[in-house]
Amino acid sequence: MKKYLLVEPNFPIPAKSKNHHNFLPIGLLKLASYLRENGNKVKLVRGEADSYRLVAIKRFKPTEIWITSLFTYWARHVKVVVQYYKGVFPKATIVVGGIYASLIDKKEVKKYTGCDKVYQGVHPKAEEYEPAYDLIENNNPHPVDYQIIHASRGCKRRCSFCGTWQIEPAFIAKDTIEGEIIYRKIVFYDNNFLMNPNVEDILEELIKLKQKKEILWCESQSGFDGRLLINNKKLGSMLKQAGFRYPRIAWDGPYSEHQNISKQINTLTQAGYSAENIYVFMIYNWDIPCNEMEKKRIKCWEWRVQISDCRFRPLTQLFDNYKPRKVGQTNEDYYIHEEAGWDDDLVKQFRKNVRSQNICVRQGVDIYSRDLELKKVSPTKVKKLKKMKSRRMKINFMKKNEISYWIPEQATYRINN
Ligand code: B12
Ligand code: SF4
Repeated sequence: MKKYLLVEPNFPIPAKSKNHHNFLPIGLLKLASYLRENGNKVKLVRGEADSYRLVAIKRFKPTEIWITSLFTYWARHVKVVVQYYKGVFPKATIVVGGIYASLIDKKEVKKYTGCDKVYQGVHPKAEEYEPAYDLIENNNPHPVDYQIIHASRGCKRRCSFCGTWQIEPAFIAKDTIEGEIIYRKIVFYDNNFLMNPNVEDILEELIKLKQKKEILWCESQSGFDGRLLINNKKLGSMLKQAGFRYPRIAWDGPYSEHQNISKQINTLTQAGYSAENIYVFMIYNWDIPCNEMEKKRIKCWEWRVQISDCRFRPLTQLFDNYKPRKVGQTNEDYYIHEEAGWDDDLVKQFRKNVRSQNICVRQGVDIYSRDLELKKVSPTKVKKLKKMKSRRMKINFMKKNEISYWIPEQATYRINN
């Protein structure tokens, strides 16, 4: 029997998001089950231990320390825990795996973090086990009442900006997931859920469970490959019946693709999704210049769908000190795709435009005002504004009263909205 200390580095995740389904050390939980089932002892820790936990960890005396990693630009946090546990247990073997470890050259990871071994890619044996959810303490803002499932790994497409085909080079698809379901809320971490040749069988299973109220909702974290939704009414309707909420599709290509994107959205709205609950992933700070991104944003406004903006970072980027409110940041702070004309102002302005537009979509209004959002306007003026029917009247009133305003259908590059 060996003893394994499984470590999730202290990633910069706001405390309120810990254990939110976006941030659960799911890889470690699967590894924990695999190791336990094979007669080993495991202990999960998150970050460096405080003095109280350190006593317990020291008593545990691990033979190996397995550390996971996430985004490459969070490598620093991996290094910190490697160094920390190396200091506490100089004789234990320290292994680093996960996303950063898989995207960066092994030698570089070893040199930078100081670990003994690097593990790249998925761990096929661990993949056969249910994540050990019992290792997560439930006294937190997000009790684990949901589960993360992979119905497939890998993706057959090869988008240039995407790391999944390096992390998970083989496309492996399950034909059933029924036996894995233990909670009523299901989050899929598949890279391309719809590409699974057995997707209809899997959806059929979920539909039956939903009808029996054994599941409440499903979500696909990575979004759907919308190309597979075009003119596929059946698939759209199955997703809806299976309880998939907030469907996300991606529009990473040029503006000229808008007709195809519109068809994808139609499949979803015909299936019963309301436009404001549909999200379009859009990569920016990438090859498409800001003026074209603004055209894409405005198209989404016409469709009244929300945008999930994804700021591009190269797959080997090892730092990201982007600060949304700081002016004058440069490539020394975070990656700026200058080749396509992006600069710090444009990156931040585009992000702001998307945020303001999403608020308009969600609230069903056609003017965004930062002053109103920050409650800087007197209740009497707010009341007056609310009574006004036409947008022109509202704008005139806002101008006269020096209330900031922004309208979604206007491309905005340099004005602070
Ligand atoms: C889910 C997901 C998210 C979620 C949550 C991520 C999370 N878990 O915390 C959310 C929605 C928040 C997200 C956001 C983003 N994401 Co994301 N995301 C993913 C996705 C699909 C899965 C990541 C994941 O959590 N996997 C779970 C892992 C750790 O567990 P696992 O894989 O089951 O673990 C196995 C192995 O890795 C191994 N293993 C793991 N650890 C260890 C340790 C040891 C010792 C050993 C032996 C083995 C081992 O064994 C496990 C069992 O098989 C990946 C794509 C992918 N296929 O990996 C992209 C990915 C990580 N995201 C990516 C990106 C770019 C982003 C965004 C920046 C997008 C954007 N521009 O807005 C944002 C960043 C947000 C931020 N805060 O900075 C990139 C990262 C690129 C990079 N440079 O690092 C990826 C790789 C996708 C891509 N397009 O290339 N993302
Ligand atoms: S379709 Fe999605 S998961 Fe597949 S390679 Fe492209 S971006 Fe990555």
